[in-house]
Amino acid sequence: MHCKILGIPVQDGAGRMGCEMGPSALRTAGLVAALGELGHQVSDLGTVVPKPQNVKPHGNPALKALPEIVAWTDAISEASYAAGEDGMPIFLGGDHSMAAGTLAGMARRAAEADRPLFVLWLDAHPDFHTLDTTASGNLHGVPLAYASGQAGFDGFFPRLHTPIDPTRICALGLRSVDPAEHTALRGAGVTVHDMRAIDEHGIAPLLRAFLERVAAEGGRLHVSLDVDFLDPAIAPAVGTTVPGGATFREAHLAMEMLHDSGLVTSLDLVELNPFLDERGRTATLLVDLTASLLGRRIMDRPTRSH
Ligand code: DIR
Ligand code: MN
Ligand code: MN
Ligand code: MN
Repeated sequence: MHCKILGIPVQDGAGRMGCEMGPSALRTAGLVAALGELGHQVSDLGTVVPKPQNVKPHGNPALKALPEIVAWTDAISEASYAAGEDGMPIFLGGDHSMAAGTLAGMARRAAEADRPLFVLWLDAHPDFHTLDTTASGNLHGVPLAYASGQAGFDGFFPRLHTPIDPTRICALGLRSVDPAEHTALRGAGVTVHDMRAIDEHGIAPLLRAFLERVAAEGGRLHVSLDVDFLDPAIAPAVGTTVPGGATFREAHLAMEMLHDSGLVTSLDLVELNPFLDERGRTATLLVDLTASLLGRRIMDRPTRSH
């Protein structure tokens, strides 16, 4: 595999500063070496720089940093589309607003290859607000709604080449969903497995069913991994911790299953705030999870059921 690392140090979409240090912390934690040890070729494509835009005022007074995030989204869309020409792009965030751009770029690539794009959204939150419904105004709460073509972004965010079909999105690990997001997720037909579903069924059958759908439809799969998908006890370096998240083994099992599926074509690592970390442990965990997704395993072959 040819892994292509792209730094996206956006932090204006989160409620607190620090995510701009995320790409540096992931590089410092040894991401490139970890992927190299697995036999992958690794290219570091450097860092995305936003291009300032003129953005008209929006009616929602809560919105924060709209012109900045629009500028980032445009630059990230172009850079991720370019990175997606071949190999496997790994996007190092940066707050989750960056997924507005990475999803847009990956969806455009998939459409050109005549393949459907599926999205696995690993997060405590669905990030399914529109510019009109967000109450916090933090734009890391909107990227999934934007990229799946929900109304209310026209005239503000860049026009999408190809909106993602919301029925091809699976959100796993949710445990903080605002009422407007709940209604919109149901209306759009997004598959949601909240933490209760993981508790009741286990993460493996839920993920396996989704992966079987992606394979059956010949899809590409983009994985967006928000640090707060993980339990705060193992991943403290995020501004929006929510108790009751995925455990160490649940997260690694998901990554191992994703690897064995052979379906993943791109990855976001988002919301790492190194200012809140404890001696780099969250950055190190993200590197280890990425290694599991790219083939690191406990024993020398996939676990068999018999
Ligand atoms: C909340 C929290 N739904 C909001 N969102 C996110 O501010 O809109 N936290 N994405 O990480
Ligand atoms: Mn453009
Ligand atoms: Mn998120
Ligand atoms: Mn989140």
